[in-house]
This record gives sequence, C-alpha cells and structure tokens, in this order.
Amino acid sequence: MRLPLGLLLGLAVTVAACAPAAENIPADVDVAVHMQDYRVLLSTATVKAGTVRFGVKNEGNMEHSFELIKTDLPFDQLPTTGDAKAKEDGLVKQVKSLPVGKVSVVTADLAAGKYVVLCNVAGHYQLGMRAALTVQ
Ligand SMILES: [Cu+2]
Repeated sequence: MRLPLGLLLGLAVTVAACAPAAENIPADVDVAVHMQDYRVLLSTATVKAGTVRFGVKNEGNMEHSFELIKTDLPFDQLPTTGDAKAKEDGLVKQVKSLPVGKVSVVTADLAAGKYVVLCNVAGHYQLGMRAALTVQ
C-alpha cells in the first residue's frame, strides 16, 4: 500500500511530538539503573568499592526519583514515613526528579557494604521500586 508522502511526514511529526526525547545510558557506567513503573532493574547486583558511576534512566511513564541508601536492612524492608516514602536514613546520593525518558549519571564514592537503590516518589518504594546492591 502506498501512502502519500505528506501523510507519512505528518505521522512522523506527530510521533516525534508525543514521545519525549529518549536518552541512552552511557555504555561506560558501572551500574545501569532502569527505573520502570514499578520496579528497579540493575545491570549488576555487585560492584567494587571506590568510585561508582550510576547511569539512571526513567523508562516508565511517570516521574521517578533515584536514591541510594546504605543500610543493613533487607532492601524491601526499609521503614516508611507518614507520607508513604521510605525513610532516608543512610542516604548517600539522590536525584529528586527524573523526567520520563531522561538519564542522570550519578557518581558516588562507596565503601563496602549493603545498599538499596530505590525510587522515593510517594508510594513507589512500597509498589516495588527498590533493588539491592552490594559493594565489596
Ligand atoms: Cu518511582
């Protein structure tokens, strides 16, 4: 089937206008963090202590955030606050707002231990936006 060129261009413009400009996680980060509705996927669960670069992408359809918390608690059992957020005891790094489709690169100097990567938009931690990271 042949479509008029004008119609095809119109469709292309419409798609481009609706989809936010997608960004890619740089290939050289130590941990790729995929923020989705409602889960957090890490490219690795273990990294070496020292300088660690995180490439965090919001792959969901709503605003998310990035938090890195150092804690010995199980990653899915952080206490929560009255406003439905995880308590931020042990907070190491934070990106308060990650727009849809955007990437933030976060660098942290990390000591060995147990960490949790999470989204702390109200309710999202409880909905499953959390992942364990071990630094050794
Ligand atoms: Cu979220």
